[in-house]
Formats: sequence, structure tokens, C-alpha cells
Amino acid sequence: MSNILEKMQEDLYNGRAEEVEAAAQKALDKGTPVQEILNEGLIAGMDVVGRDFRAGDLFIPEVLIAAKAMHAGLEVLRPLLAESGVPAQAKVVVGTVAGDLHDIGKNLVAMMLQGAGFEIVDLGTDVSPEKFVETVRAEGAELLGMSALLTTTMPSMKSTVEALTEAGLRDEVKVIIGGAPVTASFAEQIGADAYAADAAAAVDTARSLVA
Ligand code: B1M
Repeated sequence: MSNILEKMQEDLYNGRAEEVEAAAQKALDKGTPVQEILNEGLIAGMDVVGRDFRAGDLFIPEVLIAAKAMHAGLEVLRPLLAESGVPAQAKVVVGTVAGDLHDIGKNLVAMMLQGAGFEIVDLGTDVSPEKFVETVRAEGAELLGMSALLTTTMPSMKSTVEALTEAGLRDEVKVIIGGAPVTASFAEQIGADAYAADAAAAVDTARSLVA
């Protein structure tokens, strides 16, 4: 791994947003592939943050500052991740489910879907089943992508699928779910159409669901 990416991980861990932003730009200028910067710099750095958070060595304020630094790096990559030149495909409503404020993974999924030519309606975080249903209906979306990072908020995915059914929209929209604690068997259990493990898989899955 390049020194730039190694240093980027360290700066991300320490919440140095300006340095992470500058390093992302520098790595791009040197011709480092965008996926490599994403995976070996930003995501790898955030993995260490997660590990130390779990171990009790980092606390919420520090994690928040690291998350801000990750966002700063992602913003530099955004134009490349979202570069497509492909005409807009299906419309996708995305959001993080009710009670859940984690948005980095969801943002990444949205950026990559946008890059693949999908039209994105991003509802942000803490999105209620009612809001998802209302937006799917209003936008005539073909896909709904839900993200959850907490085991305690995963049930809201089930409530949303049920709310879609109650609203008579279940056959109109395909549902993809993801997030660190989510699994393929959970997707099956709650009646979602698919589970995607990461942003790249979300793109492949979205493509095959609308094909
Ligand atoms: Co929180 N947090 N957090 N946190 N946080 C986790 C998730 C946790 C695993 C940390 C830990 O204990 N090791 C743990 C959850 C435990 C559990 O439920 N099993 C946890 C906890 C407990 C909490 C709080 C409850 C802490 C507290 O208050 N005591 C609290 C909850 C707040 C709330 O949401 N109501 C909390 C708060 C926070 C911060 C606000 C400080 C911050 C979020 C900032 C933000 O998002 N703007 C934060 C962070 C940053 C994390 C960790 C460290 C990193 C998450 C992340 O962004 N990863 C996380 C530990 C970890 O996961 N390593 C942790 C990088 C991101 C690119 O990955 O989001 O997994 P990820 O997304 C991936 C895939 O999952 C997938 O694609 C993405 C990219 O490939 N994916 C999808 C995601 N969504 C998808 C949707 C799809 C398809 C794929 O289709 C639609």
C-alpha cells in the first residue's frame, strides 16, 4: 500500500479532515485508482476506528470526528465515483432506517448507484417506514434501498416492507437492504428482494433487479 494511503488511514483515525481531503486529492493526482483510495485508505481507516470503538479505546466524539474526516475524503472521490455518462436508469429511493444515524455507508451506496446511472432520491438518516412509503409513491421509484448499522434498527426494515405491502406498493418496487449487521437471510426473512454486502454489490444487485 502506498505511503499516502497509510498516512490517510492514520489521519482519518485522528480526525484530521483537511489532511484526509488533501491526501485523497494527492493520491488521485498520482493516478491511484479511486477504488484503491476508497478501500485501502478510507474504508480501511474507518475499520480501525470501529475496532477501537468496540474495544472501548475510542469514544463517540472521536468516532464522529473520524466520520467527518471520512466524509471529507469521500467528497473528493465523489465526482469519480459518480462519473458515468450513462443516461439515468431507474429511480432509487435510499435512506438509513428509523432510529439510525449512520450515513457513511448509505452515502457511498448512493454515490456508486448514481455513478452507475441511477437517479437517486436520498432521504438521509432516521427515515420512518411512512416516509419511505410516501416517497416511493410520490417519486414512482422502482427501487428502495435501506441501510441499517444497528441491530436495534434492523426491525424497521421489516416494518417498512410491511408498510409497502399495506400501501399496495410492494409489487411496484424492489427492495434492497444492507449495512454491517444485515445478512442475506435477514433479507429473505423480512421479504426484501435482495441483500447487498457493499456498495459495489448494491450496484450489481440494483442492475439485475431492474433488468
Ligand atoms: Co456507531 N456503531 N453508534 N457511530 N459506528 C457501529 C455501527 C458499531 C458496530 C460500533 C461497535 O460497537 N463496534 C455499533 C453497532 C453495534 C450493533 O448494533 N451491532 C455502533 C453503536 C453501538 C453506535 C451507538 C449506539 C453508540 C452509542 O451511542 N452508545 C450510536 C448510535 C447512534 C444512532 O444511530 N442512533 C452510534 C453512533 C455513531 C456515530 C454518530 C458516532 C458515527 C456515525 C457517523 C455517521 O455515519 N455520520 C458512528 C460510526 C462512524 C460507527 C462505525 C465506527 C463506522 C460505521 C461506518 O461508517 N463504516 C461502526 C463500526 C463499524 O462498522 N466498523 C459503528 C464505514 C462504512 C463505509 O461502512 O456503514 O458498514 P458501512 O457500509 C458498507 C456496508 O455495510 C454496505 O456498503 C457500505 C460500503 O461498502 N452498506 C450497504 C451499507 N448500507 C447499505 C445499503 C445497501 C447495500 C449495502 O443497500 C441499500
